[in-house]
Amino acid sequence: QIPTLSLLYATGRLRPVATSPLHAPSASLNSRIGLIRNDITKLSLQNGAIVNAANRRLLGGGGVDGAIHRAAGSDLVKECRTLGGCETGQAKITDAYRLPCKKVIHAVGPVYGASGEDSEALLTSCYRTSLRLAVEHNLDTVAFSAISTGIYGYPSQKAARTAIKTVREFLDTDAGKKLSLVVFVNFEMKDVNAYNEIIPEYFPPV
Ligand code: AR6
Repeated sequence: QIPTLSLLYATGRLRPVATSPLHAPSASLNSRIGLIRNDITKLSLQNGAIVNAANRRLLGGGGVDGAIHRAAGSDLVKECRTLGGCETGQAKITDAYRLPCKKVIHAVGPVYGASGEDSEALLTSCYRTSLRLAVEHNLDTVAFSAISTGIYGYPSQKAARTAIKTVREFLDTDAGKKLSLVVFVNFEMKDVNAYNEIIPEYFPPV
């Protein structure tokens, strides 16, 4: 388990990598993001959603999608069957059933480098759509899996930058002010390393 970002800042273990931050340091913003290494299905979020890295059919699969469907139970796929799939770059929301969170947001990330697609724009859209959905459903917490960085082959560094930048921009908007916490949930060390390196550029220590 990785300490929360604010703890890393407080202990001086996390330092900004950019000498001139892209964004002004903000204690209130930094307290609203976190980074943990955990199985996303274990996160207990009373009024929050976990974000699944799904595919366009929305009927389950491998990776984090498989883990979420197993932990939620078969009622989740029953609800998913009513949704009619989901376009790449978009997201849909369901109940969480046996999971210890309130909702599941199923985001469909791009297959990295798929011909004719702008992977970065589609990944940005996944994060933005998921954040909007959470606010529309009056949720206060969103926990993201590292969408597209597994089976879909998106390089960790590039995906982490897109995720962090999009979250920072959203937290700065009026809608974003309604979220009290956005957590990046990593499973593998390659993603943890990428997030630890890039987060201070967008959320510089105060
Ligand atoms: N908790 C948190 N993160 C996890 C977990 C977990 N239990 N399991 C894996 N990860 P992937 P994609 C991380 O492959 O690349 C599925 O078959 C993993 O380390 O799950 O978007 C879908 O149905 C990686 O960083 O999703 C689609 O067909 C991240 O989750 C396709 O895979 C995403 O890896 C989607 O591929």
